[in-house]
Amino acid sequence: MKQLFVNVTIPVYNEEKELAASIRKLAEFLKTRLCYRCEIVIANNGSTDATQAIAEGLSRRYPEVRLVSLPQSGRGRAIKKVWRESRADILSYMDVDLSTDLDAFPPLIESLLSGGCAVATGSRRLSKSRTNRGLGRAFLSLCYHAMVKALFHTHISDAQCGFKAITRKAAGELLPLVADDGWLMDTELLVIAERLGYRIFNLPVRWVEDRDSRVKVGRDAFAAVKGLFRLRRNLARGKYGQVRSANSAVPYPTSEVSPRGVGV
Ligand SMILES: Nc1nc2c(ncn2[C@@H]2O[C@H](COP(=O)(O)OP(=O)(O)O)[C@@H](O)[C@H]2O)c(=O)[nH]1
Ligand SMILES: [Mg+2]
Repeated sequence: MKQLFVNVTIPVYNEEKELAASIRKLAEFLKTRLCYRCEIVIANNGSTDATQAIAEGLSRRYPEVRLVSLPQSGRGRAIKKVWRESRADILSYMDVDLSTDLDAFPPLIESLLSGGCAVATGSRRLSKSRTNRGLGRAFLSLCYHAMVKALFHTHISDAQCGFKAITRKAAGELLPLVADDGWLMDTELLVIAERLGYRIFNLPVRWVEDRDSRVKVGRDAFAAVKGLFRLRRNLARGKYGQVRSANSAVPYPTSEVSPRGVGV
């Protein structure tokens, strides 16, 4: 029988300090805790520090690690490119700082295999989630999610957690619909998936904030608000249509599996 193949994409931008230690830790974790074949793909675009050279070294050292470099910037662009080109059955990504406790990774993948979900996301906002974060980011996150809820009436509990997985089939259907190439890609993917009836798994995670952040609050918040309104306009115009695949369409409304109390 063919062994399941799991992709873990790590988007990076100027991450020379954390990259090597994180990849070492992740590679060790996947080897000892997951019984599937795994690839780790470092997705670097536009880093101006030693990230590229470190990533090249890591890809030579670990057979399961490869590097994808893009000339244009954008976290969403990098993740989408790797997911589109990967041959894995399950595609996932996580932030290089490993803010989300890796113990959540096996259940994230399992939810797509035995749970019948098409998309899975870590959540810092469920009753079983445990987070350690500064007041400023916690407040911004609260405002962001209030806005997402108000605009889309969604059941997604935490659209922006950097810890997600998707089946290859769902990625093939959804990625062409996701326009954003930056930070909003996560929210856009989940909102469109939910609207089209895909089953989404919200997994409570333990999350420790890494203060070393690439987010520029003013610039990125403005782009996010603009993007959210674009997404709402597109939804109102029926731009995304109906999912044609019988497997992934409506049988399980997202609300049945989220937002509270589901998971491990
Ligand atoms: N490829 C790529 N990765 C990025 C870009 N911007 C941020 N990242 C990565 O996205 C992940 C999350 O960034 P981080 O600064 O930790 O965000 P925060 O946790 O929300 O403060 C990290 O792995 C970053 O290196 C980008 O433009 N391109
Ligand atoms: Mg971070």
